[in-house]
Amino acid sequence: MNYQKLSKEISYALRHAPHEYELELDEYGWVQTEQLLHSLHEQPVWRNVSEKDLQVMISQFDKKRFEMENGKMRALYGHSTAKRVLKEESEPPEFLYHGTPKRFVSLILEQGLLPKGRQYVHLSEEIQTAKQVGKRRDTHPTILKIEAKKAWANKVTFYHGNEMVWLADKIDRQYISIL
Ligand code: HQG
Repeated sequence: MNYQKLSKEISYALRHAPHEYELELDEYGWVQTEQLLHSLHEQPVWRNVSEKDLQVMISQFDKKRFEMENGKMRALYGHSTAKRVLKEESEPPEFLYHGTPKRFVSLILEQGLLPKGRQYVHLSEEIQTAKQVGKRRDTHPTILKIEAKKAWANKVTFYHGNEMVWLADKIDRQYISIL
């Protein structure tokens, strides 16, 4: 089983295109695991995927992208569906980080961090993670440091993604500096 390929397919289904898979996310992004499996089984490549495979896939990667609970499964972050997936509000640590290609930096320092194609801005708890995020689009990304606690004290809402990923609606430029 190619778990990386499976993870990409399920990321696409649960973050971006549930309707293509005849799935409907509930307000917190959950779908019935059975329904997800049923939909995957329609594709020859995933004909034999089992619930156990989904569990193995989730635990295989350092990044916790999904969770499974009570017969349901959801993506923890990354959504771009029209209907906003609700996330749990949470008090952030003092600082969070965001890795971005150099070419976006001047605009970000002007406009702040915006969700762009996703429902939330994605922030990293560790510099190393932010670097990895930025490296998807630039071999030498810029790491931005966010004064998260200060923003939170000023009523900016933060949400918990997973142990490493935080979400926010928008981060104004006053809280952003280049690391
Ligand atoms: C940029 C992956 C111009 C922002 C990753 C980013 C992450 C602006 C891009 C997760 C801007 C959006 C999310 C502004 C933000 N002007 N550019 N005002 N504000 N941007 O992919 O954070 O591996 O939607 O800097 O690792 O890169 O798939 O967000 O470069 O955890 O699990 O707009 O997705 O996770 O890009 O990545 P994205 P992201 P997975």
